[in-house]
Amino acid sequence: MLDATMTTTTSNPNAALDAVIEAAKKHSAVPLWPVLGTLSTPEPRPKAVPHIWPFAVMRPFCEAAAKLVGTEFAERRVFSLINPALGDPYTTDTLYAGLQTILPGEVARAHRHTIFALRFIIEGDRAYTAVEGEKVMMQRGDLVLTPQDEWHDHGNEGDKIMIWMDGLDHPIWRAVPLVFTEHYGNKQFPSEVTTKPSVRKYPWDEMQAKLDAPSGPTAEVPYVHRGTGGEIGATIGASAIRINAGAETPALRETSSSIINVYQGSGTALIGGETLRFTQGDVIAVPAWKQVRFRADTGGTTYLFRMHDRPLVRALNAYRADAGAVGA
Ligand code: GTQ
Repeated sequence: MLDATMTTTTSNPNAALDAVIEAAKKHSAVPLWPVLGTLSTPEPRPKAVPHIWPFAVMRPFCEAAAKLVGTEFAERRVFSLINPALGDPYTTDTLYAGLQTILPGEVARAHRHTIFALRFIIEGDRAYTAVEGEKVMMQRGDLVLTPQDEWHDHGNEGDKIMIWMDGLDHPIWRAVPLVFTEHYGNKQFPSEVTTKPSVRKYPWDEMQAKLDAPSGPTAEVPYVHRGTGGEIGATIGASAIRINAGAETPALRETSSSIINVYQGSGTALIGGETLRFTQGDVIAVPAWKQVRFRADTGGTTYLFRMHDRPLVRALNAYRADAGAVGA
C-alpha cells in the first residue's frame, strides 16, 4: 500500500515517483509508460534473421542420428532447425521446421496434439504417415497434413532412408500455452491405404502441373484444402513456386513469415539485404517484414515449397504486404 507520507517527505519528484513504483512492484504492478514504445512499435520487429540449412550439411546428421538412436527412444527423430537469433522451437518468430528421419522397418509411434503439422517429403519413398486411420503413402515432393487432434504415426516400408521436413506451429503455442497431447495405447493407430484423393495429401505431380500451366517466367500456386476449399490449416498455409532458369520472383515484403524447402534446382534468395545460395533439399527461414526475392540459376527450372503463417496473421487482422521493391 502507498504510504501517504511518501509523497510528502521528499521534495524530489523523481525520488517520489521511484518510491511509488517500488511500492507498486510489491503488488505485482509496474509502470507501462517507460516500455510502451517497445510494445507498440511503428513497424513490425520480428526477431528472426534470414537463415539457410543446407541439406548437404544436415543430411549426414540425420543419417548419423538414425544409426545411433532408434525410434523406440526418439518418438520423433528430428533435428529442429533453430533460428540463430531465437531459441528452440523457433525457426521464424511463429513457425517451426525440423528434419525427420525414418529408416526402413521403423515406426514413429502414434500420438495426437492440438499442434498443427505438415510434412514435405525431401527424400525416399514407400514410407507413410497414418493419419486418423488413413494410411497416406509419401514420396518426394508430397505435402502431407496431420491436422490438429488427429492420431498420427509414421513408418517406412521401403528399403531406403526417408527424410522429410516437418512444419509445425509450435512457436504459437508458446504464446498461447493451450496444448493437449495424447499418446495412443499401441504403437500404431489402425490404418488403411485409401485410393481416393485425400484431404491430407497433396502430391507433387498435381502441384507441378498447376505451376507449369501458366506461361511466364515465374508462378506461385497456393495449396487449397480439398475439404474446405481454404487454407490447409488454421494457422499455417502453403504454396509452391516455379522459377524458370535465370528468372526472379517479384519482390515481396509481408507481415507473414515463411519457411522454404527447395524441391528442385538452385539459386539465390535475397532476403532483407542478405544473399543466401540454395540448392535442392535446403531449408530457408524467411522472417516477416523483410523483402524477399528468389532468383533461379540458369541451369534449369527451380521449384520451391513454401509454408507460411498467413492464416494466423490474417486471423489477427495484421496481414499487410508491399509488392515491388521497398528497400531492404
Ligand atoms: O511428427 O508428430 O518435428 O510431434 C515435432 C513434433 C514432428 C511429429 C516434429 C512432432 C512431430
